[in-house]
Amino acid sequence: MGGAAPLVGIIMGSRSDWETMRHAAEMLEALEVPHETRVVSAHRTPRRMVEYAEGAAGRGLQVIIAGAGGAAHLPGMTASLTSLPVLGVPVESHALKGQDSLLSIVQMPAGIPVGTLAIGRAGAVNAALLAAAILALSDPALADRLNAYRRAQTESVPRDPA
Ligand code: RP5
Repeated sequence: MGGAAPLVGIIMGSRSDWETMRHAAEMLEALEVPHETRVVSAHRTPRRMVEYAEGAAGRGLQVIIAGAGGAAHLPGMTASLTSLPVLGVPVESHALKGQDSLLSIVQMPAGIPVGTLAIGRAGAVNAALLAAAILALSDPALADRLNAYRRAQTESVPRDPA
């Protein structure tokens, strides 16, 4: 987003993940969090993944959101290469509806954490909100924007079901 150096890196294993991961980008955009988006595949572009993860902190990124589907090793491999917090978004796969992605991302052995969100759009939106909450710990203006978002969400919920 315009001008400011990105604080959040949104990476995904394939362009086909964009339909899911764009929701993370849109949420960060709405909260005015500078971010970047890249296709980085753990198995098709492994060297790109290593370069991205190893260079992320040095470029000023503070959180990485990694989305992948199927045998979704991108979030875990990325987390193994950087000490930045990595949030994993399981992309909904055709064959197993994203349960493969979810289990691949969430079942990290002890020692290398990946903060795993829900499958699909909800996970992408929440990954952005969680990234914003992490950054808001040291950014009071962002904390205000995040609180305003939550207030608006609360006020938008009708009491009547129909
Ligand atoms: C994973 O394989 C990607 O994250 C994507 O979710 C899945 C399918 O990729 P494509 O075959 O659509 O490129 O690496």
